[in-house]
Amino acid sequence: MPHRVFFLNGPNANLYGLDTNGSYGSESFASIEARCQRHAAAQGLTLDFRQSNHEGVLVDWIQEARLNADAVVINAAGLSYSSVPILDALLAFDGPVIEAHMSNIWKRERFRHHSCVSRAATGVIAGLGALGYELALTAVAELLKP
Ligand code: DHK
Repeated sequence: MPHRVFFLNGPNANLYGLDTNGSYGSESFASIEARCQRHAAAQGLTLDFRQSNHEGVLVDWIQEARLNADAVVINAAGLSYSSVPILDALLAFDGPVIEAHMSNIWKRERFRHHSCVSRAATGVIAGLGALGYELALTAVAELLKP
């Protein structure tokens, strides 16, 4: 059976591509998801790609991953810097966790320099836009190889 990956996106990720002056480029969220779906399929992964603006929903999905996913890729977006509940849920997940950010968070404001989520991450990818999301899926496929 193919490995199953939850790719969880936090607040405002649905707006990617709409604010072209921002830090996230011009590619829409739907197009980024399509890219990730293609890339996951090429890696032999089944991808469940989700987005929520709500912390508790993300916590519920991470808990669901304990039963229904082999790995988690997460961009907790603005919640990365504050969410102990997301950290704790990730710490209770057994498989690989990749933290991904579209932008290089260390080149930005100081408040983005410390992510709580990183403590639960197997690895962190930042600054490469949607390419980083594809690389996160490649990493997961490698890490799940027997
Ligand atoms: C996305 C966000 O929405 C911001 O709140 C984070 C992250 C950075 C990203 O680069 O993908 O600070």
